This record gives sequence, C-alpha cells and structure tokens, in this order.
Amino acid sequence: MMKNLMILLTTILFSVSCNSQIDNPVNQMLKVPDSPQSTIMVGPGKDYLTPSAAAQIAVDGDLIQIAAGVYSGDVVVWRQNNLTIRGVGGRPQIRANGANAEGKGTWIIKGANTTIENIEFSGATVPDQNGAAIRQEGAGLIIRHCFFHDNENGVLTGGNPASNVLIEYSEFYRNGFGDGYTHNMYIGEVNSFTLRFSYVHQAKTGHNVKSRARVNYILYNRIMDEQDGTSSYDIDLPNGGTAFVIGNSIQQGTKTDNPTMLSFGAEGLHYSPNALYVVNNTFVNDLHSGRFIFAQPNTNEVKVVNNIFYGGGDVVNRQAELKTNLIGTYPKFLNPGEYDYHLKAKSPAIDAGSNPGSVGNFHLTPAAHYIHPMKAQKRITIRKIDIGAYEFMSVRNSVARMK
Ligand SMILES: [Ca+2]
Ligand SMILES: [Ca+2]
Repeated sequence: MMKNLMILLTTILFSVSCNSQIDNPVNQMLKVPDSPQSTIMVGPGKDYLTPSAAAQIAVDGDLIQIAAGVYSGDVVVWRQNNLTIRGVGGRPQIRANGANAEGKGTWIIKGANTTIENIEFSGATVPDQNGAAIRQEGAGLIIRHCFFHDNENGVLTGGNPASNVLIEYSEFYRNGFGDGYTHNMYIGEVNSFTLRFSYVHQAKTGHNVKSRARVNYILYNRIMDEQDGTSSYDIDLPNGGTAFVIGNSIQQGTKTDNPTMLSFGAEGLHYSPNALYVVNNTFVNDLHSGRFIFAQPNTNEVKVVNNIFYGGGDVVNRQAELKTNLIGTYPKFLNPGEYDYHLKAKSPAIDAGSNPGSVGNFHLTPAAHYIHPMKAQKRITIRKIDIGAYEFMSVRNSVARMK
C-alpha cells in the first residue's frame, strides 16, 4: 500500500509533458502544427453532423473538432494536408458498423502531415479482411490519445520513405482479423516510426506491433498478451533497419500464436545498416518456453543491455553484445498479477545495470517510465542505473529529489 502511494506520488510529481522532456531525434522531424486556417466543428447541433461532411469542405491546415458521441457507419477519405482532427468534450467513438471507404477501412488519409487526437475507432472490416481504422497513404502522421479496438487493423500505413509516424499515449486492443495478416498496428516502409507511452495488447493472432520502418523507436510502452491474448510477436520488425527498443514492459502469454517475443529481420534485412538496440526493458514470458529475441543472423549489431528476462526461454538466437541483464532470477516485481513490473525493495535488479552508451547522438539510457494507463514519468537514475523498465525509488529518495 505504502509503495503504491509512493509511486502515485512520484507519478504526480514527475509526470512530464513528454515533447519537452524526452530527447528523441524524431521530434525534430515531425511537423509542429501552425495555427489552423479555420476550425470546423462536427457533431450534433454543430455546423457539420459527421466527420465525412467536414471532409467535404475542409482545406489544408484546418482544425477539425469532433464532439464526443457515437458516429456509426460514417467513413471518410481525408485529402487535405496539415489537418488536425481532434475529439473534444470527451472522446468521440467512430464505429465503422459495416461501412468502409475505398474497400480499405474507416478513415483513409491521403493528405500529408495529419494529426489525430483523442478519438476511439472500432469495427473496421472490409471484404478482403484487411480493413484498417486508419489507413495512412500520405507522408507524416501523428496519433495521440486514441483508442483502437476490434478492427481488422488498428493503424495501417503504406510505404513512403518521406514519412515519419508517431503514435503516443494510445491504446490498441484486440485488433486483427485472426488470420495472422492483420495486426494491432502495421507500419509500412517509412523513414521512421516512434511508438511511446502506449498500451498495446491482445492482438488477435497478428502482431501487437509490426513495423517495416527504416528506424524504429519503441520507447516506454506496455506491450502484452496478458491472460488470453493470442498475438504472434509482441514486436515484429521484419525488415530490420535500426531499432531502439527501450524502457518497455513486454509480456508473452500462454495463448501466444508464436513463442518469440521480439523479432528483427525475420523476412530479410532491407536496410543498411541493420542494428538492434534492446535496453532497459522488462520481458516476462508466461509461456515459460520459446525465445525473448530473434535477430536475423546477418544483423550488423545486436546490443542487449540492462534488460530483465524472466519466465524462461532463450534470450537471443545469435551472437549479441549482452551486458548486465537479469536472466531467470526473480526480480521482485511490485504487482506481477496486474502486470506491473515496478521493482520492490531489495530487488536484485536495483543498481545492477550499466551505462548503455549512445548511438550517434541518441542516448540509450532510458529517459522515462511508462505509467499505466498511458502516462509518462521522467526516469532519473538513483545511484547506479537499475535493470529493467523501472528505476526503483524509495520514499526517502523521492523526498530528497523534491527538495
Ligand atoms: Ca509471441
Ligand atoms: Ca538505481
């Protein structure tokens, strides 16, 4: 109880607006929205009753505000650039309810630099069983504070080397047709993909996270099968590239479709170089067999530092730089029944890590904790860095840091 209070307290004290706090080179590449051309209001009693009506008259740079409520069977092709589409007054629910646009899904985004905030999407289905709640065709997409559930795909993006995709503070649950070809999220061959502060769980047979991006930043998320999830991989990066997997809690359940948790280059390496950096994650394998990490044998570099690997199974299939990981030993989790992998006092993970270094100007040391659900907290190293996704903070040192 005391520990829970302490964590709540520190969460409140150190919760951060992450755009300002988290050093991530992708931030430099993402568009910062200018002031909108105009604001279009959508909802009952507003100028436009549905998102599709707003899409008919919007121009580049508009802000579209959708009032909370249920929008059923309304599908949209967004053609404008630099749109911000935001749920207001609560989170509007976009339910496909059997409808689709262009045979592809619920919202088809053809414009560039689109931001979508605070919207719930469900029920995307199409005849070829590859329907997406959001199908991105332009370059540049930001999704934050959204919820995708019970779609064939949550988010599906096309390949575009000019595109950077950011998903943050969002939940993906039970997406997938169930045939293994559809996923909670499926990012195509874009320049970069960042997923952070998100809760991605229980994909139906497909992968929880799948990305073919050149550079992937998978940072501070909760990615899990939990009790009954049937996902294949927790994280699938089938084309290699450069991947930073840092600060995540990743769990494999007993009903997983595939006994591997993180897979890199399984369909062949498409980029140069190909490098995988797995730092300060907590991996829990409730299947008790299989493998935590697969990396294609020709990958240039595989660095695995400061991770907890608990539950049994092989750590990695090939030669890798393995340093200060906690393997097999019980880490003394705070509340593993609720998949909360914060550490308890006297955990063998405390102060047992090492400096993971940097790659170019990107620091591998974790800068944040994922706080459930879908919050971020700044991570500060106390004495030596701990192993796993969470730095242990006693009440005494949280008080010291307040002064
Ligand atoms: Ca798996
Ligand atoms: Ca420490």
